[in-house]
Amino acid sequence: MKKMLVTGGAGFIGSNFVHYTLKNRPEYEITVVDKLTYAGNSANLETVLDKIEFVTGDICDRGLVDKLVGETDIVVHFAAESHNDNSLRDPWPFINTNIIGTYNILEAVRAYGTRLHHISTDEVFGDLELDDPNRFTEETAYNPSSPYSSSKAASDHLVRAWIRSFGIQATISNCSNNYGPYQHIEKFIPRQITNILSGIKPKLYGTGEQVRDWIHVDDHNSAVHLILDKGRLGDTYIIGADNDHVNNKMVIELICELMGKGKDWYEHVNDRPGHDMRYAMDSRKLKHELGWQPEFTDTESGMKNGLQQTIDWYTNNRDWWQADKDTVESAYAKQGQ
Ligand code: NAD
Ligand code: TDX
Repeated sequence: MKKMLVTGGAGFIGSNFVHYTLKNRPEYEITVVDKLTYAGNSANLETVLDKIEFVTGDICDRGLVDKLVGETDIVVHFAAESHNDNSLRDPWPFINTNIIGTYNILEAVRAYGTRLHHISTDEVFGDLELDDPNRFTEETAYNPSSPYSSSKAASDHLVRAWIRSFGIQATISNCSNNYGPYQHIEKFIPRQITNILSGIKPKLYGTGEQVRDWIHVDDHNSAVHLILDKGRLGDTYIIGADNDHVNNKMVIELICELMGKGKDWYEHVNDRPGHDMRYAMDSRKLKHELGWQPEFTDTESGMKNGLQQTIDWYTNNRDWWQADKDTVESAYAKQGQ
C-alpha cells in the first residue's frame, strides 16, 4: 500500500479524485486534508468516510502540513481558493491559501523527500484572442489576468523553483475548465443547471463568445493518475479535451436543450471585469508520452454525454445544492449577474 495525502479532497475535483482512486486504484491508502471552506463539503465523501482518513485542517497551518506530509508517500495538492469572481470581490484568501499554503507543502515535501503532484490551471497563461488558432503548451509564458489566476501562477512558480533549487520530486499539471458532479453551484455549468431546476433563467456573462476548453472531471483525474505513474519528475503536463471550439453561449444553449427548454431560454447579464476570452489546450505531450485519452468526448459538441450525466446528477441530488442556491444567487445579483 502507498500512502497518499490529498489536499482539498472535499472540494469538487479533489472529491472526484478520491472516488476515482478508491474505485480504480485500491493500492492507495488515502488521507484527505481539507479546511471545509464554503467550497468544501464533507458530504462529497460521506459514502467513503470508512475507507479514508479525513482531517479537517488548513494548509496554511505549517505544523499540521509538516505532520501530515511526514506520514505520507505522495501528496496530490488540489486545495485552493478556486473561483475567479470571488477573487475579484476579496483577493486575500487566494493569496493566503494558494501561495502560502503551497509554500508550506513545498517545505514539507522538501524536508521528507516526498513525491508531490501540484494541480494547476490553464488560467496561468492568460487568454488567447478569439481568432487565435494557437493553444497553450508546456512552454507558453505565464500571463495571468485575475487575482485567482495570478495566485495559481505564483504557486506554480514556487513549485518550479523548489524543483530546480532543491531538487524536490514534483510534477505539475495545468488543466482547463472542469465540469461534472459535486461542482459548487457558483461555477458556470452547475449554476445554469440548478437555475433551470429552480425555474430561473440561465445567466450568460456579456456576449458569451468566450471559449473554455471544457473537460469532464474524471478525464482530468485519469490524467493525474497517469502523471503520478509515469510522469517525468520536474515536468509540467497540459491537460485538455479539445473542446476549444465551444463557446459559453453554445454551452448554455446545449444545457437549455438537454433540459427541455427552448434554446434561447437564458438571459445576458453583466460581464466579468477583465474576462479572459479564450483558453485552448495542447495536450499532445500527455497523449503521446503517457498515452492519455479523454473518455467523455462525443462528435457533436465534445461534451454532450458528459453534460447529460452532470445534469442527471444535479437533478437527482437536489439536497446537495438546494441550501446554497439563494446565497449564491443573491451574491451574483448584487453585481448584476
Ligand atoms: P473547489 O473550490 O471546489 O475545492 C477546493 C477545496 O479546497 C475545498 O474543499 C476547500 O475547502 C479546500 N480548501 C480551500 N482552502 C483550503 C485551505 N487553506 N486548507 C485546506 N483546504 C482548503 O476547487 P476545485 O474546482 O475542485 O479545484 C481544485 C484544484 O484544481 C484547484 O487547485 C484549482 O486551482 C484547480 N483547477 C480547477 C479547475 C476547475 O475547472 N475547477 C481547472 C483546473 C485546475
Ligand atoms: O453565471 C455565469 N455565467 C457565465 O457566463 C458564470 C458563473 C460564468 N460565466 C462564464 C465566465 C467564464 O467565461 O462562464 C465561463 C466559466 O466560468 P467559471 O465557471 O467561473 O470558470 P472560470 O472562471 O473559467 O474558471 C474555471 O476554470 C479554470 C475554474 O473556476 C477555475 O478554478 C479553473 O482554474
